Amino acid sequence: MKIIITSDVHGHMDRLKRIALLHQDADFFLDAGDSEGNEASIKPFISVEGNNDYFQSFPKTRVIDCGEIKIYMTHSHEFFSSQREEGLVKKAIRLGCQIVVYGHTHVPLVKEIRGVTLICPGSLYYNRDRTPIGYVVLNIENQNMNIQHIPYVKP
Ligand SMILES: [Mn+2]
Repeated sequence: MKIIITSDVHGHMDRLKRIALLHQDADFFLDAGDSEGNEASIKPFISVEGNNDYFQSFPKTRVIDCGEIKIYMTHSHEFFSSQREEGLVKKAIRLGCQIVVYGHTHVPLVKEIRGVTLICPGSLYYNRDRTPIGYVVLNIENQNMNIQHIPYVKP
């Protein structure tokens, strides 16, 4: 199973489209909010509501069922930054999810805490830690995860 993960696109739909074209073999395209688009303009991605998504009706959270693994998706802006990781892990455990996909921080992060893998792809607009913008390719096979952060190279 191949899953493409983006976040905080902030209107750069052309970047989402290019990534989707590069990975047409993916099973899921997940965006963690603040695309500032709508269901139609971000296709084939599906998203959750970010704090800048004023003009659409994305759900606040989603649970994606990938067979043996479940993914909890949220923008995560309701958390104070000092409590974000712990709050997301608690929520994931409560929902029976092994992976959390989140955004809002504009800082890429992959981290495992108590059996829950947190994945933030950073932003496709700008990263606050000044690392190159990019997205994540997550491959899941027999409960083994491979997570790669791919820099987005502007055409
Ligand atoms: Mn945000």
